[in-house]
Amino acid sequence: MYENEIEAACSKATGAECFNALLALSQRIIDEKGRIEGRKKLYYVSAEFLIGKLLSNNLINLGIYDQVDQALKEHGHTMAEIEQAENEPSLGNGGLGRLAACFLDSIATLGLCGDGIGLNYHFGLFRQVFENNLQKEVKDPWLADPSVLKKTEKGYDIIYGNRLKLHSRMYEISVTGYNNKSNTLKLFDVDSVDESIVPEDSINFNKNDIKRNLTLFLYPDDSDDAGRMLRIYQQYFMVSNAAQLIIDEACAKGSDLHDLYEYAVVQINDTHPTMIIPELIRLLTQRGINMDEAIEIVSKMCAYTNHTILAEALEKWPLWYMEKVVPQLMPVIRMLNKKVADRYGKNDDILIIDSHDTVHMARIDIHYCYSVNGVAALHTKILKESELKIFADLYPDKFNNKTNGITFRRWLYLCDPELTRLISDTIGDDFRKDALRLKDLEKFADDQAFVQKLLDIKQTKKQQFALYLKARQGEVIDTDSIFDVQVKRLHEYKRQQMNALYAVWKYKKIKAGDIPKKPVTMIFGAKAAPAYTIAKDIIHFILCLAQIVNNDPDVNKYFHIVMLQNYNVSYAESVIPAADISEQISLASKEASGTSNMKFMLNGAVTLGTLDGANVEIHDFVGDDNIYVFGESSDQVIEHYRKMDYNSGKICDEDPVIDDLVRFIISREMFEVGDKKSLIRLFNEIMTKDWFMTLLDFRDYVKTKEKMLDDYNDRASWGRKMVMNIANAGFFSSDRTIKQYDDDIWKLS
Ligand code: 26Q
Repeated sequence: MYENEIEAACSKATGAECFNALLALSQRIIDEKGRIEGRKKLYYVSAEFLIGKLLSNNLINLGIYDQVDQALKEHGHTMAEIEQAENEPSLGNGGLGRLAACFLDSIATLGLCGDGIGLNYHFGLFRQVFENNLQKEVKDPWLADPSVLKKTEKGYDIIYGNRLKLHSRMYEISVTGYNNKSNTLKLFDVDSVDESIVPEDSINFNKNDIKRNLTLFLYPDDSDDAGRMLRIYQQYFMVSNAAQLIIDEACAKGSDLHDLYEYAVVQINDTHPTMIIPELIRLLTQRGINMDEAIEIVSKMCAYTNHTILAEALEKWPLWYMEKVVPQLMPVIRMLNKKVADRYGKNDDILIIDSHDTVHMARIDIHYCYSVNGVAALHTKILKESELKIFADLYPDKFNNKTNGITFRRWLYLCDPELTRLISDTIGDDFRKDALRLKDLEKFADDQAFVQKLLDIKQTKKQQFALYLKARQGEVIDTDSIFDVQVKRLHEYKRQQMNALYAVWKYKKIKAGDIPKKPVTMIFGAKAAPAYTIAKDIIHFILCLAQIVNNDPDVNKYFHIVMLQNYNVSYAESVIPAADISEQISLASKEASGTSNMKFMLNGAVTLGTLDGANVEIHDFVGDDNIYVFGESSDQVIEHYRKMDYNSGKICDEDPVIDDLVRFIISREMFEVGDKKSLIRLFNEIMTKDWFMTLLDFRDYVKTKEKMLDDYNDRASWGRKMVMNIANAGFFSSDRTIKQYDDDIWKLS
């Protein structure tokens, strides 16, 4: 099928021309296959959709990737060259946004009728550049022509306080399922947004000029009132568009609105879209439904996913912000609060609007959604037993777990076609329909020929990554070294600083003459939120350390540190298949799930991790021999917080080795390459506060990592571990996750 068109598209002179032609062709094929229809539709509302580049993924899902790859080669092009012509949409930040993208892929693949609803941020999150070993944020103008976005004529009036009225415009991105029809990602925007108000090489702009700034950035700086209010403007814009669209589409299908919940289910991705609850209620009352019934209807159609247990990430807004930005929602929110108060009394731990006039967004979700889910077994258990216990006791039936997953189309077939082919050649193609069939690979764990092929593929992926790294940031690495990788958002709880302190330890060891059997390349990738000072200090620490280590002739033959600049989906697709060690070292109880842990495992990396988030389930699947677990348990950590008995200074007093490593942060060597103020700030933080207990597990971490590096040298045994990881990754397919969402929550099929 489509041979002539593919041939024509691939025979263009330049890569960019081929890209344009292939994009147009793939969009035509998607349109010809048609949309997934259904009486009831899922609306996955999310502030982030970290979708990654689309062309290759679409070619895979349309089943024409190999054909296109071949035709390109015949015309002297490569897929990599074509991909270069596509900008990566910068519509997300990390796990939550990437999860939404994996979910859209699985929803369409399973043939479920479900659209994504979000915003079209012109400059996305930001593009990270390193200057003087510091993170600098610049705008990321990813929107290009031709674009994957289709402009539509659809839009809605969005009304705010102070007589501000905007008219939205909807853009669409097709989401094609694997061998299936498509759904749509609908991204809203306003024509009046003015990109020119952001200077070159910056992310600054006038935060009060809502008409011009509304959809410029994801998570604009919220360190002042105007920034925080801008977030509410954005969120309301997203949900009011979603709510109007939902009502429109349901009415078109014959709903009389009293039965709206039979036409629509809304999955609220963290608290960012929470205002959709009062907005839907408001719109229903406007259309003649009384408030009590409207509340009931909306409660039957909204479900909430919680992605974090960090109290500081749970959104709370001062009441006056909301009065100012979205006054029309306030009567509804007050009514929702009154019903809670009438039912449970005026308890500040339960109320939506507490006695300090703070509005707790998650509580709107918990009281008025019919489902509240966590994203991994341990996370849901902690929600139910501690963080949200009070609510789980009120609504035991609402709480449920949906362990996260990843789409194997992008995170195996696309990023590692060599491994995919080996799997197909070994156990057949059944795993493409039923990921659990990967289990059949276990039979080959001790098959020398198979294991050797697997090791060879890993080596190929390391070489490919090295080339990609060289092209992207000019850095050269030793492909005969062990690749030890930690790539994720920068956050203290994820403990990149612990990994960096290990690097100091290793550096000092090598300096002292303790040469590793096999060279090690430590690879970091992380963006820090622009206003998160300590996170930026940690990046600075890593970059300074990299400069010292990589320039030290005594050391750099054995040890190298790389910090990926502007880590994004494309970097992930390149580095994950190349990884030997997957660092999943969050302080136990703090990482809700993690999803890169699943991607690494699927690509044959071995996890070095704490028993946190989905690592617990990975451990259950692969068994003790195929994962390296260290550190205190989540129960122990929770106990430290309760007793407030963790004291990092004391650990340093009692352990001269750790003390020496922490002091390296403020050593002469570091001051020579770094910013004194930032380094001292980080040192003081770790010495005197260390809220996320960096030093707690340090000894065990070093010991376990050293054992792992040693074990790597027994290639047969390491290869066995790789097989066991791949073979047991099936559970972590997002197709499984989505089937569970549908069976238990959405009930679309
Ligand atoms: C909140 C308030 C103000 C400004 C920003 C925010 C904010 C922004 C982004 C809060 C949270 C996020 C993103 C959270 C996130 O990505 N969570 C991750 O979700 C993944 C998918 O479920 C999990 O695997 C990760 O464990 C979790 O950290």
